[in-house]
Amino acid sequence: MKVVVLVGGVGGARFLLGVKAALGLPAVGPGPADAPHEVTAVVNVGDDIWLHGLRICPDLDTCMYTLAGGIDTERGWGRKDESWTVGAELAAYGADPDWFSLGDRDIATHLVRTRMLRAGYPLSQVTEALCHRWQPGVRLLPVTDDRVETHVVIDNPDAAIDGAPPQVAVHFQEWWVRHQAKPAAHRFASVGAEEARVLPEVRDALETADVVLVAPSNPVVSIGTLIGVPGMAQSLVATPARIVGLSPIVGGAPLRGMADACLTAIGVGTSAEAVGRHYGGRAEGGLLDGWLVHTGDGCEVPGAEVREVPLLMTDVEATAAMAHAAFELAGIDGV
Ligand code: FO1
Repeated sequence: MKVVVLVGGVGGARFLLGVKAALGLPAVGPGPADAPHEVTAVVNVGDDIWLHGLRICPDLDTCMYTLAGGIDTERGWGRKDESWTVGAELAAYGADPDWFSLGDRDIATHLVRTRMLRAGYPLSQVTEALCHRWQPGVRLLPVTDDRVETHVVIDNPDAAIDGAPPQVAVHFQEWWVRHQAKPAAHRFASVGAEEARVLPEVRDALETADVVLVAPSNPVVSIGTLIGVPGMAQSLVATPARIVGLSPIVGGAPLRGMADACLTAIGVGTSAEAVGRHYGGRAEGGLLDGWLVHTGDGCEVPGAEVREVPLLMTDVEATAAMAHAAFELAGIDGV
């Protein structure tokens, strides 16, 4: 069976562990060469950023490290057993930005990536090369090889300074990490999206998929950005596979992170129903054939079948049960 999963960072990576386990594959590390199932993750690149001359791809790295057992499981991002010497040296130089922490081990990944990008390799090939070391057991595809970055329009934190504009656009990471998503977001912009094209391998994977899952990732800055890449929405409309999404909102609150701040910015409520309706039922011209919500969050999404199951990713078994339920809702039995 060919499974395609649309993912962002931490939540998406953890969900992929469950998808692998539900398919009888080892959650961490590679599966056997003759495995009957193939998982392709289509990963958001909107959070990617240039810092200190290095290209950082948080969602790709979070998936790669998590699936290979190299992640710091407490933080959810970056390497386990990390040290911070380079960051401390950068801070001693007063090198900006001082609000984004890069660990020593993690920096090696960014150095290799940046060198390959500068040599002319596209991000998808760079990712494949990095995965050669890590063996995540899932094909990780950036949704595009082009540069697409999420920027956020916020009230200017320096508005008091004479002549300062009342609003500014900052990179998503500056809003998310530096400002902890506190200044209200007025809108999001996918910088570069107009000239970007969906990766041909993503298009092909969707053409031949047996099932497409939308991970319980941030519906705005992860899944929304990914679907906004030109060619992606058309590929999703055209896929012969059923598309099942899992709600990242449980009992009216995000499973993780600050998704509510993003939903509020685009005028969508923080509820499983509101997010389901925002994606829309496929029979009504939207994305979803099926929408899995947490037990007790039952709702109606016109054009999609809604089912209630426990949706807390407390461990790999619980997450695998979620993936099983998604396969069932997609009409795939016996996995
Ligand atoms: N998140 C933080 O809250 N603070 C950090 O300093 C930070 C550094 C960082 C470095 C590499 C990386 O891959 C991820 C990192 N993250 C950090 C996580 C990241 O900012 C976000 O959680 C995601 O982009 C949202 O999915």
